[in-house]
Amino acid sequence: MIVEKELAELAADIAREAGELALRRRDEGVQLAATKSSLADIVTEADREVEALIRGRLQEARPGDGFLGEESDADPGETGVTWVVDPIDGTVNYAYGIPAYAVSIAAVQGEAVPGRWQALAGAVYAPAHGELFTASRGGGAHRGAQRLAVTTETPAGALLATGFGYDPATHDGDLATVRRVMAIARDLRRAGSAALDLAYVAAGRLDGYFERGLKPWDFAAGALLVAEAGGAVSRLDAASARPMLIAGGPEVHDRLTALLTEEA
Ligand code: LIP
Repeated sequence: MIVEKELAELAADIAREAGELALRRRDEGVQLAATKSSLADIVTEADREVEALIRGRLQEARPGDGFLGEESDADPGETGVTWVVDPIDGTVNYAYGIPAYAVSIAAVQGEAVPGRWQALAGAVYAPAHGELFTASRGGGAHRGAQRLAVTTETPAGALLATGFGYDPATHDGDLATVRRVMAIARDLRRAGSAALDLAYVAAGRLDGYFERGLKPWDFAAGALLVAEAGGAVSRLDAASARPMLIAGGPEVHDRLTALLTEEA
């Protein structure tokens, strides 16, 4: 656990520095760098600059570790530890000036593939809110110094969050999923950042979260936050092109899984 704690502290320090850079660039005005899988799937100059900062700091601190980031080439490394990084999760929010975005940094052991990796440590930092969420394997999840815990079921139903992909062709199916899930929901939120949605599940601000088609860097750190806060995280259709990530306290996670497994 000592190693995991040190990795979490490194992730937290770098996430803070990277988040402050993202905030400065946001205040200076955001420049669109390119579109990726669709016109809606954008990358800003700040995404690229922030990821380069994170990658450089990690290389300085732990040369030989692997790297899997949203905006640069993967490197398997040779230490068995890989850093899974989303420099600005919630990129569209960031581009529009909506403050719901976060730097997400996770350290994983083994093959850098969801479901095969062992998450060791993670940090999610929301610079516009000044909130840092951290977790280490076996060490719990925290917001600052506060220990986090997921919620238990309430008679009013579950406060759930979800998200939608950048491909318009997937929206009908995702909206059909939302219709099914509302059977157990008191309400639904769509904040635009998977890392923050997962951090909020860990913090008890949401009862559950589900989304299809996330990339490994969107959820690597947030999934560890939920697990270390006593929650459950799983992926349905893991071998498909758009696996469904489900996270929540144990009861809500299991009810979501039952509903969404029927649909699959
Ligand atoms: C985003 C996720 C969000 C999802 C968006 C997008 P990005 O990641 O955090 O949950 O709904 O479609 O994938 O692109 O901002 O890193």
